[in-house]
Order: sequence, then structure tokens, then C-alpha cells
Amino acid sequence: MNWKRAQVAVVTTVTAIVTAGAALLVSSGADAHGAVSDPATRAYSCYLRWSGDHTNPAMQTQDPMCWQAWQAEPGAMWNWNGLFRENLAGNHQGAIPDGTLCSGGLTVGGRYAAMDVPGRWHAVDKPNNFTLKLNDPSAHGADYLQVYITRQGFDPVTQRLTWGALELVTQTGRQAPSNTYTAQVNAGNRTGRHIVYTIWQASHLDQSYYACSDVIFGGGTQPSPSRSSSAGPSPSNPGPSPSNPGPSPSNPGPSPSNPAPTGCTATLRIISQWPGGYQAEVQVTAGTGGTRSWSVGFTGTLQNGWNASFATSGSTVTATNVAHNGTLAPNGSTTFGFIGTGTQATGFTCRAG
Ligand SMILES: [Cu+2]
Repeated sequence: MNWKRAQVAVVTTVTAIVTAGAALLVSSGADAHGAVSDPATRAYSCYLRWSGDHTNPAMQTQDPMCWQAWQAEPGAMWNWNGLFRENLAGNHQGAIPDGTLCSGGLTVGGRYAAMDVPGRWHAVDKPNNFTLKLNDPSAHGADYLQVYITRQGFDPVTQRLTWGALELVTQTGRQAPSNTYTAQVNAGNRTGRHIVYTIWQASHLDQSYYACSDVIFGGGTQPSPSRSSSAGPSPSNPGPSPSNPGPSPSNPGPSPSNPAPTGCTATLRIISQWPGGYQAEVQVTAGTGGTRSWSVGFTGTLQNGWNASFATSGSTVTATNVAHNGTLAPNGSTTFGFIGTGTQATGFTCRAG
């Protein structure tokens, strides 16, 4: 009787310690900072699908990339929202070496190094137009979200991610402190497996978060059933939207039968600067005639840009509208952006069509 009671007491104590330990680990990963939740980052995806069962050897065959990640450093999963750097002043590309993009340049002493390993990471099906979501339980705010996607032809199964493998597809404006931020992403004609690379520049400090999310484009418009965070279509994630329809017959550009509208103006704004480079936004504002298309000429050196298509000839750059932002109402405006190197771009002229 005494022995049995003692045994029960011991078992209870062990259970209490294990429970307290698990609660401590979970809370350290759940209430500070944030991460891209849809499509889930590699660490968050492995956390969601295996944190309750992370020593299960079945993971080796069912989900080998999560297995190697859990073997390398379980702390990466428990702290799925802690993948950030500080005080980079917007110079993400200068601070994060090629091959280490998914670990934020081996931040936190390399805690997330396993995220850089190429392989068949669990990937979610996404339509080519989708809403990316970021979870921020601490409500830090967002100066911007930059969303890159790998170029068609890059193979995430065999290649480590580099800046050259990525194309910047969108950048959001500032978003007020909240628990969720979003970005509308248009992946163009991409098909197959890709990495979506998101930079979240938080607003409370110079704190920048990096996220590798694995997706498959062109596999249909419905997210596949899986144990991931992808909840399927919902009112807040409607997929393709009428506000970003891509090329359409209703935006044919200039035609000889329509009179030319009366001009446009282009205004430069510097978003951030660092030694040797800067990030800029250009506002294009239509005149009283509106526009069916526009192009902005200037002098400068570009590293990359978004929301316009760019042609360069020597130091002369011509930025032309993309399908969804060529048409502007009278006095209406839109913006495009770019990363510039060297001295600040000058001589902005706008032509409306
Ligand atoms: Cu934080």
C-alpha cells in the first residue's frame, strides 16, 4: 500500500515536470515576435505538423526535411517566430550571405541553419494570386513586407537559396500594429515548386524577420489537404481578386482611336538608405486626362524593382506600368519601387499614354 502510493507520487511528479517544461517551451515560442503563417515558414510548418510528435521516427520517411530540422535543433521549431535580425538599416542583401537566406544569415548563433538545407520540404499548393499572411502576436507593426519568389527554373530540392535566385514580386506599405499583416502576391506564370521569401520590417525597432515558405504553383486553385496551417479558402483569403486581375482585354494600352491624355508626374521618395544603396518609391500621378499606360524615365542604377517593368540603357532607366497599374483615373496615382545602388536616381520624367 505504501509502495503503491509512493509510486503514484513519483509518476505524478515526473508528469508535472514534463508538462511544465513543455508549457515553458511552447510559451517561449508563442508570445514573442512573429512569422509568416500562410504559407507557413519552414520552421513554423515543422512546428505545426510535428511538435506534438517530434521524436516519431515515421517523420524520417514522411517528412525528411522536418526530421533533419528537428534532429539539428529543436529550438528552431519551438522558436519558430524568433527568426530575426536587428539594426540592418534595410540592407538585407548586404547582411545576409547567399546560401543562408532561410536562416536569416545564421541568426541566433545558427539556430535555424537547418532551414537553409535544400530538399523536398513540405509544400502547400497556392494559386498564382494569393494573400500572404503574417502572424504578429506582439503587434510590432510593419514598415513593409517584401515578398520575393524564386525564378522559374530554380530547384529548391537541390539548390541553396541565393538573392540572385529571387525576384521581388511585391512590397506593401506601412501596416499599423495588429496581429495579422497581409500582402497580395502575384506569382505570374510560375509553375511547380517554389520558395516564397518574405521580409517583414517591424516598426517598433529596426528588427527584420526572414521567412522561407515552400509552395507549389499551378497545381489547381485549392490548397491541398494537409496537416499544415493552410486552412483553405476563407473570406479573408479569397485567392485571385478583382483588384489584381493580371493582363486583361480591358487594359489594352494606347490606341490610335483614343486621344492622348494630358500627362503625368513622377515623384521620388526615399524609403531607406544604407552605405552604397537605398530603397525608393516613385509615385506616378495622372493629369486631368487620366492614363491608359505610363512610363517614367530617370537616371540611376537599379538592383531590382517592383510594380513596374524596367528597361535600362547605360544609366538611363525606363519604368513602364505593368498590366494592373497602367490605367489611372484623372488625378489618380499609383506607386512603383526599386532598390538603387550608388548615387540617388535623378531626372524623373513621366509620359502618359
Ligand atoms: Cu518581437
